[in-house]
Amino acid sequence: MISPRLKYVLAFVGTLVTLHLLLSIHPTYRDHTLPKALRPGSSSSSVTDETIVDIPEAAVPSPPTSEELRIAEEANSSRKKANAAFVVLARNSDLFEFLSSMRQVEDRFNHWARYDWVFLNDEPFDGQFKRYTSDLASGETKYGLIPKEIWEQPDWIDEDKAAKGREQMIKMKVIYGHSVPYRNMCRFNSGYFFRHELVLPYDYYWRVEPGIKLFCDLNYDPFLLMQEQEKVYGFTLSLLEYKETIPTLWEATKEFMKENPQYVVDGNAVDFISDDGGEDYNLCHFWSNFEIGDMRFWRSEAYIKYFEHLDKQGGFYYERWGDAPVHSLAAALFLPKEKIHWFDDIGYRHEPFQHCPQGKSNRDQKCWCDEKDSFDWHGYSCTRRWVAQFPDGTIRKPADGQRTAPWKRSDIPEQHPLINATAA
Ligand SMILES: Nc1nc2c(ncn2[C@@H]2O[C@H](COP(=O)(O)OP(=O)(O)OP(=O)(O)O)[C@@H](O)[C@H]2O)c(=O)[nH]1
Ligand SMILES: [Mg+2]
Repeated sequence: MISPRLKYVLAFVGTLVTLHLLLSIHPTYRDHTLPKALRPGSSSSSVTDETIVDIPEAAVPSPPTSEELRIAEEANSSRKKANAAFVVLARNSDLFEFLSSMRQVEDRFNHWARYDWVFLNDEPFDGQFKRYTSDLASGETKYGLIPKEIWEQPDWIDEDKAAKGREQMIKMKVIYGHSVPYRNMCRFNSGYFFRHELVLPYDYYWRVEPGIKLFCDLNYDPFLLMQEQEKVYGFTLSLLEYKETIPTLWEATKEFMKENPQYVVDGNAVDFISDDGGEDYNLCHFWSNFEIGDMRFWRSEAYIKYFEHLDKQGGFYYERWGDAPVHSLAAALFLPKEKIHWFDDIGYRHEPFQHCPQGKSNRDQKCWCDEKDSFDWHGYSCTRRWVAQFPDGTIRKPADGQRTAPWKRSDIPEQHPLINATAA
C-alpha cells in the first residue's frame, strides 16, 4: 500500500516528466535541455557544430515597413520612362499561350517598369481575354479592334492568282503556305499596327507573341536605351528567310530604291542583307516576333511609301511576304546601321530558336537558358554577319570554342530548318 505522501510525490514527478517530453518537441527548449549527444542529427547526420551558424538577431533583415514600401513605390513611379507600350496581336484562342509570355515579361521586367499593354485583334476580345490579361498587367491595358478594311485581303487582289500561289506553296510544304489569315497578319504587321488608333499615341513598342520565353532578368529599361542612344530598331535573333515565300520581294524593293533613291541612306546595313553590295538579297532578316522599335520610323514617309509600293505588287497574297523581311529590308536600307540594336543581353526563345546571353551577362542576369544553346552561331542565323558589320569591336565577337557559322552560302544546308515544321 502506497502512502498518500508518496502518491503525491510520484504524481508530481510524473507531471514533470510528461511536461518535459511535451516541451522537447519545441526546438529551442530541446536545444537547451538535451545533452548535445542526444540532439537529433548530432551523431549520425553530416551536420557538425562547424556547419551550424548562429545568426545574430541583428543580421536578419526585417521586412520593409509600409512607409518604406510607399517611398520606394513613389520613387519608381516618378522614374524616367519612355513613351512606350507592349503591342500584342492576338486571337481570343491565343489567351493561355499568351499569358505564359505575358507573365514572363512582367516577372523579368515590367513588374517594376510598368509599361502599358495594347492588344489588337481582328475580332472583339472576349471578357475572359480581358480579365486574365488585365489581372497580369502592371501598366494599363487597352483592347482594340482592327477594321475589316485593313485586315482582310483587299478586293483588288486577283483571288484566282492568289489561290494558285497558295496551292503552289502547299506543294512546296511552306509553313503557313495555305493560310489567308496568316497573310492578313503579315500585311497588318508590315503596314498597319503602328497606325492603329490605340497605338498611335506611343513612340516605342515591344512586340510580344504567344508562347515565347524570356530567360533573364532585365535590370534596365530597353525603351530608355532606345531613346537615349537614338536607336530605331532592336532585335534578338536573325536568320535566313525561305526563298519560296518571297520570290519577287527583292525585285520590288530594288524598283522602289531606283524610283526613290533619296530614302536610301549612306552608312546603312546593306551588307547585312546583301553579299554583293546590294545586287542580290541574301535572305537575312531580323526575326520580327521579337521587336523593340521606334514607330516613328514606320510612320515616316520613306517607310509608308515603301509599304505602299510593296502592297501594290500584291506579294503579301500572291506570294507570302512576311513582315520580318519587309521590316528588315527597310531598316537595313533606310537607316544608318548604328540605329539598329542587337539586344544581345535579352535571353529569348520563340520556337524553335533561342538567343541565350553568354558568360558574365548570363550569370549577372540570372538567365535560365543553356549558353551552348544559342542559335546565333548556327549556319542559318545571320547574327554573325550582323556582328561583322562592326569590325571596330563595338559588338561582341563569338567567344572561343563557340560554334561558328559557315561564311559561304554554299556551305549552308539546302533544307531550311523551319520547312516542314507546320506545313499544311
Ligand atoms: N487576331 C489575330 N491574330 C493573329 C492571327 N494570326 C496570327 N495572329 C497573331 O500574330 C502573331 C504572329 O502569328 P504566329 O502564328 O505566331 O506566326 P509565327 O510566329 O510566324 O508562327 P508560329 O509562332 O510558329 O505559329 C501572333 O501574336 C499571333 O497571335 C489572326 O488570324 N488573328
Ligand atoms: Mg509566333
